[in-house]
Amino acid sequence: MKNKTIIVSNRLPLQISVENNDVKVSPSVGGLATGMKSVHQEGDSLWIGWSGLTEEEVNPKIQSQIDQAAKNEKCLAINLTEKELNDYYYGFSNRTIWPLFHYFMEYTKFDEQEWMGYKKVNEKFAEKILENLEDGDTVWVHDYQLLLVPGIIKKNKPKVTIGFFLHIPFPSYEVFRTLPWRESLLQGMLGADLLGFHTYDYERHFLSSVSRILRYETQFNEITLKNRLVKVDSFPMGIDYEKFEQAALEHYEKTQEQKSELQVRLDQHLETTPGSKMILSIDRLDYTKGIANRIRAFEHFLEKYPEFKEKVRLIMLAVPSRSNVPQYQKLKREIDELVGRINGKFSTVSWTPIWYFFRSMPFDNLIDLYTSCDIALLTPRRDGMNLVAKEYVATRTDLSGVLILSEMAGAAHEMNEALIINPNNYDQIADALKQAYEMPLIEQKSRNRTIQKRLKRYGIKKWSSEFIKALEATKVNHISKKAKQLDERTKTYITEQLNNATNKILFLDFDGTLVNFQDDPEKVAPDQDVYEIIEKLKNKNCDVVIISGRDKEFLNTHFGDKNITLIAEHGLWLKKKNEDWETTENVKKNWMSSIRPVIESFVDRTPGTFMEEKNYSLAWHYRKSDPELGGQRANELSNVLKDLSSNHDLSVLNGNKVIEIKNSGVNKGRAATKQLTKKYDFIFAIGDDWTDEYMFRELPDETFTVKVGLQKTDAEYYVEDTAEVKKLLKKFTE
Ligand code: GDG
Repeated sequence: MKNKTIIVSNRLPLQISVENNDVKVSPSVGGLATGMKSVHQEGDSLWIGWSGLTEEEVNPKIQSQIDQAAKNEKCLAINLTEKELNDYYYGFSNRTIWPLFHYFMEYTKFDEQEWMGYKKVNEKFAEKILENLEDGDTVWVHDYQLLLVPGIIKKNKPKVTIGFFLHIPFPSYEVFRTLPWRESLLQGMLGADLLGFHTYDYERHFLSSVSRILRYETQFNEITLKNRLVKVDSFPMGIDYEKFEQAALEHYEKTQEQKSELQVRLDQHLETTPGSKMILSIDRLDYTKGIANRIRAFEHFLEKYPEFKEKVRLIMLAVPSRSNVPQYQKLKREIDELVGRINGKFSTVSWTPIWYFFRSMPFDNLIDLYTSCDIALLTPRRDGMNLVAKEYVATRTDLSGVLILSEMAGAAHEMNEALIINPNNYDQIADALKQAYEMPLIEQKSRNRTIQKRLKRYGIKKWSSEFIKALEATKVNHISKKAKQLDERTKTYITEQLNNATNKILFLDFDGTLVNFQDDPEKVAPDQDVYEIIEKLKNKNCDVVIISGRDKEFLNTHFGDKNITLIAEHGLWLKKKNEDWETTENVKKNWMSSIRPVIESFVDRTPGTFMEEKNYSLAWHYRKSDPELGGQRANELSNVLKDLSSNHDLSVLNGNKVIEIKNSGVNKGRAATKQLTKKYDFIFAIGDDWTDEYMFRELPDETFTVKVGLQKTDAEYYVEDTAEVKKLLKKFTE
């Protein structure tokens, strides 16, 4: 049986309505539906989403018609009760997440009951997915209404590959942190193997929230969870370019009789006021779209440049949306009043400055508007992407037209050639309108040519196929990891080898292996378990070596009386059983005086970090610093130190939240190998960080090497955490 893709979104890509107890179904034409067409219709797939109807509206006869119609389109409909819809959709999705993620904190409502409703409906979606999921299937979940779905699926089916795409912005940490349910939402999203955002900024904001709130390790665009990796990337959504281009070309071919009523009216307007230009504005009626500031900026333009009166007209299409949410009703009243006031203020007998439509229009009319307007004015206060901007440019087949676009739209990142404005700066918008009106055709063409090329190249199909490709790659990533997870069978096998051997030696790293990290490294100490394990290993005739980056004083305090071998500072110091400490290498330390001030300057500039001065190395610890700043500075310091170290035969080690600089030639690999003074027939090495890789690489091939954690490694096996390490070592002692 072939594996399938399950697409999940709040709404199905179908318009389902009931008239006289009969169900009418037509495919919807939205961007997402078009975008997913290649994945959905051409591939083996199933689309799960809300039908658009409430359970109260549906009787058994209607239900079976809906199910059948959905099935024909490879869809599966979920019905929601009125209460569910109110709490989940109009409530938590659109009164909490939507405003908060668009930085409208004053509109954001925190309501426990709505949160419960959101959770419940996310579970309902997940149940439907799980019922239809088979091994090997891939799940692609869309948008802010379903943030918890990936987590629920992953919990029930850990092996399934899950992608998630967020169509709206992800806000900065300072905004996101205000949410009472922030941990749950992040955990829900992290159920996915790949998380996609429109822009790098949203991706960055998300990573920052994950590392600050959940304190997970994030590296570039990868998040390390306990037992797996999550990839995060940006995939700027494109449009079905050919569809818009083709529609525009056909539009120009139309005879007078074939033209729509709207087009005839638009033509008449242009004929009666020669030299005038039309300015287009299209959005869902949503406070994020900045429609009110657009109108006010237009008013300011007419006041600042009165010579344009009767020369321009703002054609404004506002599509009704979420009218059950009070803020949208308020916005509707505000826009009505604004349009009325400005038309009242400026209209002449032959001219009304704003033509306002509050409804949705058929696709052909949309094309009429796109092709007839010389300027598009899109001023969202925040917008995940804004596809209208892209569609406008795609329909300008003769390359004329000027796009004025808010810098707060994701699309602005890819449309530099547009006139980019700050939607709150009316003066700048007025100037942009003047510039657009007066822009020479040759300049318009040159700008649009560049944008069109980009839009063509990265269209909607490319967007979905790139996402799917990256999602598939996450499967390979996991499989191609060199280290194998240590399973019970292998654990038993290694234990048997240990039991059968005569000469056995175990190299045990300390921090992150025998004990967990803590903010303050001085507070870390081995617990009773660790001591018991060591005693029992000794009783089984094992040579136990604690091999650590810590200084000899620290190891002495905790293990000095244990009659085992201790290796401190990555191999610089050695304490054999019952003997005193000795240095193993003849190393110089004259380099320290020049490197110390460099590290000190990083300590000064990075709160929460400190320098540890060891006998033959200097370490900069940043575990307690702000994770983002710490990571950034660590990169910087590591580069600076690498530059400086080349003259001194020093090496720079990037450890777990620590950067250490020390003499080359001193490393755990060399130190461990030196301990193999007799013919050992069982060698075991375990450790969690970069410095342990030297052991994994340099110890003899027959060594059992084990990495703690999921980072890339040369070890043969890995275990997840220190608890697993203890379990393994205890097994050795049985
Ligand atoms: C969300 C994010 C992100 C509009 N009016 C009519 C109509 N439309 C079509 C447009 C366009 C789509 O609706 C609107 O897409 P946008 O991207 O502009 O905005 P949102 O609806 O807010 O979408 C947004 C998007 O998701 C995708 O990820 O870009 O940032 O907020 O395709 O053409 N279509 C028809 N009649 C209309 O009256 N036929």
